[in-house]
Amino acid sequence: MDGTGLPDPAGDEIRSTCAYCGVGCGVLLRPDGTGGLAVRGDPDHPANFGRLCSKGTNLGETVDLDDRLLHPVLNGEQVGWDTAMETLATKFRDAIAAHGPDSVAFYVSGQLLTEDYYLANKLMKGFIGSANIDTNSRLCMASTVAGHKRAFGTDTVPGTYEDLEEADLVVLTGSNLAWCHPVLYQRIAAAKQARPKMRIIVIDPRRTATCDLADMHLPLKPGSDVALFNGLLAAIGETGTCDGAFLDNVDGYDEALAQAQASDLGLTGLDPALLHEFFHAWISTEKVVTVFSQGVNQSSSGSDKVNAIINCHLATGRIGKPGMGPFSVTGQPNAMGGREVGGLANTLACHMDITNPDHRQAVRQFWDAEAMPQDHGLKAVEMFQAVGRGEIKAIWIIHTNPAVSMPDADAVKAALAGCEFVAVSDVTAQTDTARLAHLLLPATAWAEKSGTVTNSDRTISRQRAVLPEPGEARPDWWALAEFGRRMGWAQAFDFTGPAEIFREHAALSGIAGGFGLDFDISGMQDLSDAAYDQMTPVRWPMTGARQGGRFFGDGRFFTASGKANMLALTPRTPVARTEPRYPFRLNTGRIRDQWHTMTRTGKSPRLSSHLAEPFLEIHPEDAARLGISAAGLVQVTSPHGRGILRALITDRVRPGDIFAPMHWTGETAPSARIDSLVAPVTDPVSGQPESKASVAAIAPYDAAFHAFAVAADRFTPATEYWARARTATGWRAEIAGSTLPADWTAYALDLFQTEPGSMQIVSDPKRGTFRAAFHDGGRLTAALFVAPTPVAVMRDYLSGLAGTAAPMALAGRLGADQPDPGPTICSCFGVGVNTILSAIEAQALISVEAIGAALQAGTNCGSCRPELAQLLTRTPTREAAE
Ligand SMILES: Nc1nc2c(c(=O)[nH]1)N[C@H]1C(S)=C(S)[C@@H](COP(=O)(O)OP(=O)(O)OC[C@H]3O[C@@H](n4cnc5c(=O)[nH]c(N)nc54)[C@H](O)[C@@H]3O)O[C@H]1N2
Ligand SMILES: Nc1nc2c(c(=O)[nH]1)N[C@H]1C(S)=C(S)[C@@H](COP(=O)(O)OP(=O)(O)OC[C@H]3O[C@@H](n4cnc5c(=O)[nH]c(N)nc54)[C@H](O)[C@@H]3O)O[C@H]1N2
Ligand code: SF4
Ligand SMILES: [Mo]
Repeated sequence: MDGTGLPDPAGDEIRSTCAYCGVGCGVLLRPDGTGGLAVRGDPDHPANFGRLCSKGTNLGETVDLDDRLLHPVLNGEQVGWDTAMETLATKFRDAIAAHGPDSVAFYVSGQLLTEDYYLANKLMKGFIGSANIDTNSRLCMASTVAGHKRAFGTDTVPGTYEDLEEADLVVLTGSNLAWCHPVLYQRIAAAKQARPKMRIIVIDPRRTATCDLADMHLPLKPGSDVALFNGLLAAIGETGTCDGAFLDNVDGYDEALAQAQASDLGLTGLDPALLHEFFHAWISTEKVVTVFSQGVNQSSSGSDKVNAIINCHLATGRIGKPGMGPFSVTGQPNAMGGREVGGLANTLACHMDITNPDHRQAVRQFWDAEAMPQDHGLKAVEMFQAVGRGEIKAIWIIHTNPAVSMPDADAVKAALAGCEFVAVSDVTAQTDTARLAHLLLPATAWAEKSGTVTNSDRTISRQRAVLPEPGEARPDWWALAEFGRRMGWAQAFDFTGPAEIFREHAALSGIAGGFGLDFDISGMQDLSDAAYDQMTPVRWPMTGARQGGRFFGDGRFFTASGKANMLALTPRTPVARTEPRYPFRLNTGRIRDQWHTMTRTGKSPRLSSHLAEPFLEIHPEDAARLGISAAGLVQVTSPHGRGILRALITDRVRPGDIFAPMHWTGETAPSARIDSLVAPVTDPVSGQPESKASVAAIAPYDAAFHAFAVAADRFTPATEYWARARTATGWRAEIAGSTLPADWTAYALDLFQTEPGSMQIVSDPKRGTFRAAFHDGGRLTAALFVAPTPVAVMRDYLSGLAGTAAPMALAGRLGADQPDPGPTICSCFGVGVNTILSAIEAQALISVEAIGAALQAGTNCGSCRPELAQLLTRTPTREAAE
């Protein structure tokens, strides 16, 4: 430290935790003193032991101050924090005075630090006196929380990451682990390599990158997991392989089994022989872990899916023992911490229950709370519907982008646009949600703020500030505490730093422990500031008597009876029914190198080069039948909205299913904001939206022209279709429209907001092609390539030219002797698909290791190894450059 409170660039690396997923990898950070940051995996962190995926590796490319929100903004005008906070408090106070506490709401995020999250919950549930605080975890973990509580009495993840390595069978259902939890995937891959008898089974309607590791893939019908796991339970019953002794600790076995036997396996659409093989593998392997994620949770039967999985583990007693158990992997870096602090509208702090009078009374006393709600608040979908009806007069949205990520996103946008007062805390004003705010509060970002996060296996780790707070940005905990003070609760929110908040939370967890609950970290309630500074990763529970470990192996659960519950479950199909108007099932999810609404990963040229454009996966038979051609554009319609995306024709999806990524937004590709098509249908138990099973129709999009553009400065097309991405030297965009501009030169000048100056043009009106390049002092500032069909140019080559001296850009391609590397596969070393395919062919490479030795690809973070493996199975054909 050098007196600024920040690390000295020449000093030791600072330990912190990755900003992204729930694996919770430890990182070592070294700021360069000029705003830059070197990042590497922390070899001592128990989540990753030094490994990082492509997103973690490239964190350094996301910390610059471009597009950062650096001052509070009120109605479009920069204001000071004093005005901002006074306005926020006044708006909330006025609404509460006129309409009661339920007329205000907080909508927060599983990416908040535990300390921020704890304060938001304390404010709403203890002082405003409403439970109208919900979080994007409703879209993410709510079904798991509900399933855990029904089965175990608490929201407990029984196992640990080591179980994934110690298992003899890992079943991954509704989880694309290779792309979404890449370091866990790598840990499993390494374990399998060391112990080849270990087996992996993937259950997913799509053949994902995760299937690369799988011994078996079950492409089930979307939404049919309950039928599948009921079938497994029936098979367990039939083979007499349940664990009689363990079942003494379980209620509901007979009813669950009877219902399972009555359920129809045909709903899965799977081949009986494959089903038999799966059941046999599961039943005959003692050490089995069933990992699940959003293919399970984001469903109108999500909670039942979770319980159907848990049923099988309870019946066989395979839970809480090394290498065994149901395992929910959490998505966001602090999804788990949010559940601990009671961030959901139907939970109370420290896994206590808002509807339990004893719990409520204990929390009220501990907080010295003014008013506590007796019942659940509005869950996310209900909350935004209430905003739309004008019932919520003031809402504060912190660290999430609901105008993009909520189902029926156009309705959410309209609701916010019509709301009396919307405050948004974010690190940038360039989001679809921030654009709808009356008040913008600038938050410090990852690497500028301090606190704790809890990962998927209950390990609490520190995030640490290593970069200065830019402009007037302040940590979220500070804004929340300041709001509390201005609302008149000075003493309850008199916090001076995260360590103090952490101690209070830990002390409150001791009360939960006193009620016999699982979440008890009271062993850390007296942590000094210095000890908090130095804190190393620790797995909860953490009491004087108990530290870490697994739950439930001893057969003791947190229900009133002490026994676990098996549930009798009836499979339900997705709520939206396909019909002649909407014959396709629309599935949505993630890609390897983007994080959610891209506000951070979208800043990284490397991460943006993997998949630079939104796409729709369509089965070849469907594409052929509807006349949709490879790389053409598709129009997608649903009862809720309309979109245009690039066709990706592949048999990875089942006929009748289509899949689109969730990442693109009004900022990056407005017609691909996929949640505008997703129905606001929810699970009746958890309130979690069915984000993976809407219905839709598809048709070729009839474009009058297609274009590809690169420029050194950011540009925003004004056409029906566009998708923009960062490049190493500027920006690139795909463009299309249904009407031809009157004059292409005028169009180009307008698009790039430039002067004719030094402009080169090649135009062939007969063929409908047009090319323009703009130079400034020999440096290419922008180029546009137009054609009547999808433009054939070397995109990755051109993307590197903007901003450089590139006299020959108009050719759109390299000379015949210079091969086009093609889209990037390895984002660490920038190795393109064509380079890899050529090397496979020319050097007869037969393994991922051999590709690594020849090209370095896949030898750093390893995130691309599943794709490299897929390339090895492909006949070498170049990605078409023309
Ligand atoms: N690269 C990247 N990683 C991330 C994130 C990111 O944005 N980008 N986000 C993080 C977050 S918050 C989360 S929640 C996790 C999500 O991690 P995952 O849940 O692994 O990711 P998804 O792609 O949303 O969905 C997983 C799979 O569910 C499948 N699926 C759809 N319907 C069904 C069904 O009915 N049954 C079954 N069995 N499968 C189905 C989909 O085809 C998809 O492949 O990822 C985290 N990690
Ligand atoms: N169709 C479909 N929709 C989905 C999903 C799906 O699979 N399919 N998945 C759902 C799931 S699982 C999730 S988790 C959600 C995620 O959806 P969101 O939470 O809406 O997505 P993010 O892009 O992570 O939004 C985080 C916001 O916080 C801002 N931010 C970054 N750092 C900070 C900070 O330190 N402080 C503050 N105050 N703000 C910050 C970012 O700029 C960004 O605007 O999407 C859900 N929506
Ligand atoms: S797996 Fe990747 S994104 Fe997730 S925490 Fe680790 S480095 Fe970060
Ligand atoms: Mo999530």
